[in-house]
Amino acid sequence: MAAPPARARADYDYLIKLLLIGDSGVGKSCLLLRFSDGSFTTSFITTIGIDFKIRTIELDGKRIKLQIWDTAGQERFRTITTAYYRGAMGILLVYDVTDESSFNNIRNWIRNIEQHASDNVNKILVGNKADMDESKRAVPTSKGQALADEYGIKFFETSAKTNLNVEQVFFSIARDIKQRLADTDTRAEPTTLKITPTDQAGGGGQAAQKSSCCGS
Ligand SMILES: Nc1nc2c(ncn2[C@@H]2O[C@H](COP(=O)(O)OP(=O)(O)OP(=O)(O)O)[C@@H](O)[C@H]2O)c(=O)[nH]1
Ligand SMILES: [Mg+2]
Repeated sequence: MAAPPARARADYDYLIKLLLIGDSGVGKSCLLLRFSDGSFTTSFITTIGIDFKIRTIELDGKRIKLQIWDTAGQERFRTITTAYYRGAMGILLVYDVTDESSFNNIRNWIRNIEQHASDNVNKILVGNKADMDESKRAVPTSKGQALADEYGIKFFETSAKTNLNVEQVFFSIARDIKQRLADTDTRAEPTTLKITPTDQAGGGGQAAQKSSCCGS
């Protein structure tokens, strides 16, 4: 008889949840569409609430399933969108290099992260629309880099239109998160195994109760 299909086996080694945030119109949805579908459109369809896409990538022989949440930049959706911060393992902070206020608002977006996201969430700064003519540019690359340095995070200038650095941004944050998860796994192991008799007697956990109830 043929073996049953291995449906129970996960089709990935790591599931990484990412979140895109930034002002309305900076190009969050276009970056995501470029990364997930390889497409781009010039028409602006503002995101209503929240949306997500999936793409599985391979890193160092591991399958990484990226679940990428795309938030609405518009203020009126803020209550809905901030509810999704908590589950994020990585956050892409996006501004538009031709729109200075979207860059100045990055500090406010970071404050939102500090309020609503997990403390150890990975962050990356993204200056999008780098394909636009230099005469339109409002934020020099050096300013973006300086802000990223101030927060100790990585920085890329991208273009969803020409596909400049789009793969690099997602792969970079995915690699950092995978590393963080792998480090946590390795550190967690010895602690799990290290239940000494002293711990059992003194602790308040299940193991301690069991040992006192069923001991000699
Ligand atoms: N030239 C250029 N235009 C872009 C780029 N990315 C996005 N756009 C344009 O910018 C507009 C807004 O893009 P969206 O991706 O919808 O913006 P958003 O950040 O998702 O906006 P909200 O959903 O309202 O928060 C669209 O007209 C896009 O075509 C880019 O890299 N280069
Ligand atoms: Mg959008």
